[in-house]
Amino acid sequence: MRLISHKLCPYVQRAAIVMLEAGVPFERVDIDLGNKPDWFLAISPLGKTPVLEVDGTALFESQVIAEYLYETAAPALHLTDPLARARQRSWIEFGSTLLNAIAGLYNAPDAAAFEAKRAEIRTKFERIEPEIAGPFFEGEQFRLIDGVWATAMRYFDVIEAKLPLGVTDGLPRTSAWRDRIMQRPSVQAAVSEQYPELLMSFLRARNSELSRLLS
Ligand SMILES: N[C@@H](CCC(=O)N[C@@H](CS)C(=O)NCC(=O)O)C(=O)O
Repeated sequence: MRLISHKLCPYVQRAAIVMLEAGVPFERVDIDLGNKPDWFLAISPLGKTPVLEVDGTALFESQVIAEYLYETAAPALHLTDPLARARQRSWIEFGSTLLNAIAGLYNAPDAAAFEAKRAEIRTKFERIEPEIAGPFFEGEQFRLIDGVWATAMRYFDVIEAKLPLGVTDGLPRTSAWRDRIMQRPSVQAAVSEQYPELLMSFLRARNSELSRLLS
């Protein structure tokens, strides 16, 4: 299998985490989303990463890819109870809105817009706090929901090393969950060792309030 990727893309990381958890071998091909190759546009109707190629068939949308992998390779990550499974998907969607808010944070043009996004992100962590069973979201077992939120936490691990934002401060369940999921080997292996530097360069080049705060 070939995972068409971008070095910083959190949605790619979802697919990578599921494959790493399942021990499925795959080749990762990183592309430049600012200059999409023609071969990529030919297999990706939305022009977005990730795309997973399986025996010549291109799958797109990270949730679809995850579901295919659940069914074929990673049954341990898959919840069998339909209600529990739907609840996990609901909180994965909420995680996607967190990723959108993070993009809003790093693109915020001025201090007021930046603070509004920081507060919105903080509210999302406050909202999920009582839902976390611990040590993982659903309890003892690592699931995709944990991987999804780890891809969002990863931004704050890099940013907060330079600029404390307090997004999870004083939230004991979220803080413990954050520490736990960031230590997961699949989460760590879903990005390259250069990720922190690459992310920092990306953030500094946005010409945004965060770019100025990190420079
Ligand atoms: N809903 C999609 C989102 C994927 C996505 O937004 N990918 C971004 C990179 S992280 C992308 O390819 N952006 C390029 C573009 O929109 O032109 C999924 O879950 O796979």
